[in-house]
Amino acid sequence: MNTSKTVSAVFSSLLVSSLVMADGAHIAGNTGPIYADSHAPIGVMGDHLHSKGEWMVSYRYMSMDMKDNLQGSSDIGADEIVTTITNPNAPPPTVRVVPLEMTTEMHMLGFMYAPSDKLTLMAMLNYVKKEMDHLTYMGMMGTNQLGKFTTETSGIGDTKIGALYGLMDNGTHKVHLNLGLNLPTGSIDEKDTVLTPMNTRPTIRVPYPMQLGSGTYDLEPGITYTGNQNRLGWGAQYIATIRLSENDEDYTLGDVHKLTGWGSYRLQDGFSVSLRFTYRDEDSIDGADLAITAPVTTANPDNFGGERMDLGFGLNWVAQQGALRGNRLALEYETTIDQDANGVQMEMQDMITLGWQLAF
Ligand SMILES: [Cu+2]
Repeated sequence: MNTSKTVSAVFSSLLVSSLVMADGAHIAGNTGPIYADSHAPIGVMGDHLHSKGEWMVSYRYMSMDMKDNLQGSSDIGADEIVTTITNPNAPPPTVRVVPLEMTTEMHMLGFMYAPSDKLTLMAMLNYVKKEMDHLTYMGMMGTNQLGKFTTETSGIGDTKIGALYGLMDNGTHKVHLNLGLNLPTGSIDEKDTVLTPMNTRPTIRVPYPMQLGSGTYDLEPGITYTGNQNRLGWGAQYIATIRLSENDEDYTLGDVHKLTGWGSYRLQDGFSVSLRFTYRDEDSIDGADLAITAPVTTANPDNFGGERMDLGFGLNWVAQQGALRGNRLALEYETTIDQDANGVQMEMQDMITLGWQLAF
């Protein structure tokens, strides 16, 4: 799978960077350590405040892989899906197209600025690329396969702005409020060419998971706690996504509640490792886009949301010396350990996040 290639490429580039920096350490002076674990694992957003007047720019690359299908928390095969799962847009009476694999890639450009020690403002711009492989079965029933096809969408995703407000900081324990707003800059009327059970290849609006944004203004309130003692770091964050309206295509993605907790261990000033657990609950889609009617599981608004638990392994690295001092690189690999899907959905496999951050 391409995720493992990505992982090895990322590890080798991290290794090369570390060697370059280790060499630089001999020639450059040191003006005090910058601790790697003063930032959460890179998959966590809005985990830290900045000091008054400080800026930060960041870039994250994220790749997510979904594969095979679940009905609730049990595996369900393609043949079983096309013979037993009802098509809400009948005829045909059952779905005839099955998603096999989906990859989502995101490029995220982030900015943070602190007008005061208690308040940090954030903005994040996203570019999204999605790809989904499908298997089409022939005609109105039975298990004769017609062929496979892939749909692709890409473009600007939703934009996020927000504020972090510090509630307490005693050196060891810190708590802040997160208040985010999702702006619907991502398209929700993307089209691509599909293979129908009647062996035609029309260009139609692709189902919900292939669209690039929510189409709605969403409130993203939350609270973050972080702590550290010697070489140990830890933290927890709760963030909700509350959809504020219905989008232009007459549906609303489900509200999301996400709780994550992590622990980290600092091996050197500039290098820490982390372990993270995430629980996520999402509602199904409310309403429906009347242009999304293909006989495929992803076109049914009931086949969205559910509960999921992910486990993440992370590395945080921050350059201590030379011209690169203060540059942070981080990597996090997350794998899904449990998923209970609403209806029939693709199974979440894993996610990798690679990030660079620089404060000044
Ligand atoms: Cu920051």
